[in-house]
Amino acid sequence: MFENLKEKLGKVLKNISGKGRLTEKNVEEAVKQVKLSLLEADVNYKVVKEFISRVKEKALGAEVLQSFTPEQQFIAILRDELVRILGEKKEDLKLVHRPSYVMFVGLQGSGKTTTAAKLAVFLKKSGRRPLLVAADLRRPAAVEQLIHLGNRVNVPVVVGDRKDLFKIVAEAKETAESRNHDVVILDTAGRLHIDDALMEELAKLKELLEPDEILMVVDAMVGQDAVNSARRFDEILDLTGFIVTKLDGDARGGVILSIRYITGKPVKFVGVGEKLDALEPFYPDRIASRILGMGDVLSLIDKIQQQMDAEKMKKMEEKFLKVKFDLEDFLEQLREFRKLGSMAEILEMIPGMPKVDLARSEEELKKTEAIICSMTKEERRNPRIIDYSRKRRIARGSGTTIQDVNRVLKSYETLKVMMKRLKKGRGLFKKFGIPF
Ligand SMILES: Nc1nc2c(ncn2[C@@H]2O[C@H](COP(=O)(O)OP(=O)(O)OP(=O)(O)O)[C@@H](O)[C@H]2O)c(=O)[nH]1
Ligand SMILES: [Mg+2]
Repeated sequence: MFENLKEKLGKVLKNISGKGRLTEKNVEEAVKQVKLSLLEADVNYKVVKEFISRVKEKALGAEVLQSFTPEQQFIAILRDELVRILGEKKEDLKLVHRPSYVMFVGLQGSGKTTTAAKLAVFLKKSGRRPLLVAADLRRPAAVEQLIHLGNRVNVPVVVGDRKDLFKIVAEAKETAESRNHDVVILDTAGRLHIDDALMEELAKLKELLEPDEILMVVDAMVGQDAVNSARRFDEILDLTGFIVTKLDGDARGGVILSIRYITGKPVKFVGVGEKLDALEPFYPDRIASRILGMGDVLSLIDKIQQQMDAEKMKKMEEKFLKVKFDLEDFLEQLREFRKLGSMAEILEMIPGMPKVDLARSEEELKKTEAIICSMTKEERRNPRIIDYSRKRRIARGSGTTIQDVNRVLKSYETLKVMMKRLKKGRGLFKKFGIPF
């Protein structure tokens, strides 16, 4: 999914890395490349225009943060803007009534029937009792298709007399109520092009059912045209959202970047395969990171946010920002880190951070503690005075080796450097949502 776009953006980013900082010239060049990549991925030109102008403005206005490469800063900006366009957060189905009606609409072959069955599977997993309704009377085979899928996923299918929509709807309501189904999913007919007859039929169904959700199923492979038909469907039916299918193929994926911006309606699910469990809720932030290939940074944010409460963070921040950072502080930090879980791992995920060999296990921490405790107060305050003979004394006193003492001193130096970098990088951390 998005492989092309990802690859192209990767190249753009490579081009600005290695440059000292974001300047008007390299931003201009990078933005031009991003624009081309998006257009090639079939993103609607209006969306591209707005996206690009915001990225440019932000990139040029960005503070110079020496501890981060221009590439990292640019990624942060791209990500923010991608998320903004894709929708800030995941949008769930709003199934408020009981039974709740969900109507599937869309062009021919977009994946309505398959996705109706997929959604039934998804809802069953979350403890619902779905019912499928074959309201596609255009294609006789469509009814058979839904019956077949219903059998496979063990969800009953209402077919009525296969002729009269009113009768089918009446039977669906009756069945849902008598058999205690709480979600009723209607599969409707598709057309190659939008025509008045289809729209009238769908509008009538809407009136009869008062559905909680009217979901338009959009084929990601269709490209630009999908945006136009989405707009038409939305004008007439006031959609509640979209399901974009076939993202597993070599679709360029542009539709998913355009649709929300153009209609203002959210993408709620994506179809990622022919199998009936290949339906995923749509997470804008995850898609944005997938496109930019920066999963690590995101899981870092999640991890930090999960593990630290605000108060703890504030204390840490005060420590981090202290000008003086001696071995006593170091020991204290190590103890804190252990409490926080694998802080070293967390720090390693920060872009540009050097690898750190912090005390990873309890045993190592004990050793480190022993070493630091064998130092004199003066040595702890001013580690620079620790020469070879002092090291030998410390090793003997703590029952360790000179190598161990060296390792501790090296970790201390590394952490000290990191603290300085963190201090400088605070602005960007805020951008990433990391409360440093
Ligand atoms: N690879 C892939 N194929 C899909 C996906 N969703 C649907 N399909 C395939 O797309 C084809 C059309 O799907 P249908 O569910 O019949 O589409 P429809 O919108 O009901 O079509 P009509 O009823 O003719 O309007 C089928 O071969 C599906 O297996 C998906 O997410 N990924
Ligand atoms: Mg169908």
